[in-house]
Amino acid sequence: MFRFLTSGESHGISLNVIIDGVPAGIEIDTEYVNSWLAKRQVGYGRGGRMKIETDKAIIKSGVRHGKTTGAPISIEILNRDFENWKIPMSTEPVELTDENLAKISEKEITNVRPGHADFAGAIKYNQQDVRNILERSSARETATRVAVGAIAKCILKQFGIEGFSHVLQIGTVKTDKNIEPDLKIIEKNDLRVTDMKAYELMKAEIDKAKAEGDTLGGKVEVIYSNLPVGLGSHVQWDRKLDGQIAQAVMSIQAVKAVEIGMGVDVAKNSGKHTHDEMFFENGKVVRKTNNAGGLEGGMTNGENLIVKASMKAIPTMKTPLSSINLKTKQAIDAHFERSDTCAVSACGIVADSMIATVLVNAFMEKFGQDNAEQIKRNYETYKEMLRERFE
Ligand code: EPS
Repeated sequence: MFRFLTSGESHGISLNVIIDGVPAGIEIDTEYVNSWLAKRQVGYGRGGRMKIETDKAIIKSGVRHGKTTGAPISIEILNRDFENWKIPMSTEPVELTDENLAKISEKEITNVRPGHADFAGAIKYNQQDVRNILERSSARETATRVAVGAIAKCILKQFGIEGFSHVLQIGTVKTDKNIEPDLKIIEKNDLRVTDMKAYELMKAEIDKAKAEGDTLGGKVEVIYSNLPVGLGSHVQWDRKLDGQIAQAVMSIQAVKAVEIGMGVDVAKNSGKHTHDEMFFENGKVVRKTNNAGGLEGGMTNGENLIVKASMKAIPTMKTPLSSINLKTKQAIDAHFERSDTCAVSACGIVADSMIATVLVNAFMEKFGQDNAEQIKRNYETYKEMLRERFE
């Protein structure tokens, strides 16, 4: 099973992730991993932290001379900002000099931000200093998920499966849905859109939110192509690929809705405007629509996988909301720390990464996971069976 565990705090010494279940014989290019970490850092409206960090993957195991061995891959991403947090975020007890005490109390937080993990986390883990919660709940953690996603993409690429994300909406500005996503344009701008008229309006809305000390969310879309029919299964709730994808994407910081294909519009459309009719053409099953978003019955159906995610506006706001101080039990203005005005394009990169990990796991569940050569043979045999069945 392809799985991972992350660790690390936003201002601790580093972020870490261990990835287990990686097949042997996969080429891993560290610069490719770093290129995805860099994509996560891009975004008009990102905060000051992005000027401090240049996230780089340090691959510490499971890879030898650029190829996986089948052993767990561990990756570390250093937090350059830790230089400024050595006392407040020290893992070892620190000498309680006046200077150190001042540094620690300066970073202590007892106000909670509506919309973040602060309140529930401080109660659940019985923490007086809310920093002990927000350091882990921070979206900084998503850097490790993108590193995992890049490793997953290295595996999927071997089988011709690739995906990308783009932004559909920021605040009230939506891209024109009649404009097909064009990766060459998406990769060239810092909001990951194809519709450059919407791009300008989105930037203006981000500038306005920033000026008002507010923040913005939005909606992203992830598209994966060249997937075989039959990943996932209809036989158990937890083997349905739509459920697995929904959980993976919903688990991303600030995501509040996930849609597959037509998504929420299925509620209003009747059957004949929803289901994708099927035809035989040259020995292949073809469809003229893809409202199912590539999944039927919890399994891939051979069409592009289409996943959309809606991200809430970031809870750390310069114009704070009313909230409470857990220590004084007084009404206060919510805590503010340096943050982003808008991180929607980054959310797309993270969603893409999480979907890649789910797809790798489903692909290996069907075709094996020990080594690339064996998986390739199993996949070719499957494709031969499909040809025999339909040609
Ligand atoms: C982020 C790192 C964080 C935040 C932001 C995203 O760094 P810092 O707290 O030092 O500024 O900027 O986190 C959030 C928006 C959040 O709500 O947690 C990152 O690396 O993506």
